[in-house]
Amino acid sequence: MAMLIRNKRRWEIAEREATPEAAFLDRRQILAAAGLGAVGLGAAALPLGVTGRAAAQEADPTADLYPAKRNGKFTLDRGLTPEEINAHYNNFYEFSTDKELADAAQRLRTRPWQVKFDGLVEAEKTVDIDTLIRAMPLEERLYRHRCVEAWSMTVPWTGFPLAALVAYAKPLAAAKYVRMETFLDADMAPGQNQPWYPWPYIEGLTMAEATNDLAFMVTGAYGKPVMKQMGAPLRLATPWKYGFKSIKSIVRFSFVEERPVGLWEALQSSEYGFWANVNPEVPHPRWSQAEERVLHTGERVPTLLFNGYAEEVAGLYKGLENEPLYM
Ligand SMILES: Nc1nc2c(c(=O)[nH]1)N[C@H]1C(S)=C(S)[C@@H](COP(=O)(O)O)O[C@H]1N2
Ligand SMILES: [Mo]
Repeated sequence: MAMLIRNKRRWEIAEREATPEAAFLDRRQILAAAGLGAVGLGAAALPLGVTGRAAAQEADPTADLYPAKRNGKFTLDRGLTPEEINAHYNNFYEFSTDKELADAAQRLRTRPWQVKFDGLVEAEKTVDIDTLIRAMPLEERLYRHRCVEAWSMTVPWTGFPLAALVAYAKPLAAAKYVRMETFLDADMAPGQNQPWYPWPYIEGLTMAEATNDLAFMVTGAYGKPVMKQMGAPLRLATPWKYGFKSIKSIVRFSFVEERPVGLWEALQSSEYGFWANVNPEVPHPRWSQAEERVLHTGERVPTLLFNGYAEEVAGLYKGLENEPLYM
């Protein structure tokens, strides 16, 4: 117990010191976007407090697949973030803008769950998540995770390479990007009643990024199916990029010719770009990226280029030096 309390204090401090991703949204902008004047901001306009009765955890039909064998290729230079900390320090704006959103996220219903593949593919298809997971080669990987808010953690993810999913989708040669989309259901996710965010959450990668071995589709964490607050039943992990690229609770993969515009880029393109590769030397317009706070130790450590994954991914950006690769 004593340890838990200490940990709790540490991450509370971390939250206070970090600048939230949405901090550029001021009250006036929010009121304008919501079509409200200076008066009339009633409870209905701010549905964030709604947590509802925590839904019972659905039985997960893939639970027998965990824990999966660890892939020893992916090692860490620091300890793992304890599950209790990761489970209570999340960004998932569909449920809350608070980091402590675990209760609110229990409203997410993860079964039945269908995943659609469309756009430039041999044939569009929709597949049930359990069929999909069983068709993929599950493994465990230890990854770093670095949020643009300058905190970081390490996570034992379970999942499969995004490259395997791309192969499964059979994109046409004309596809240049994969565009990923989160569910849209404001009854389930009260945050989606906030009209100043362009829901649903969207993210995208180039085909070269998506088929790089490091791009990982997450179905589990800590040796079991991934928790709702972490983006069940299917989320992305691109550990060389800022965390906002790692889209949660995906329902759709579209193979497209045009570069997708993510939710954060649509909201504030001067602060959140398409590439979003971690680089300590390129500050965010409102704060430095030189260091990060490691959540479970409270320590500040220097941030590394590509979040320490330069060897794996630097080659992806040859010839793209004129692009804003680091925002
Ligand atoms: N659908 C969706 N995906 C999302 C987000 C979100 O709000 N909605 N937040 C992003 C951000 S900013 C981060 S840092 C990571 C957080 O992942 P974690 O809660 O597992 O640490 O999820 C990313 N994926
Ligand atoms: Mo983030």
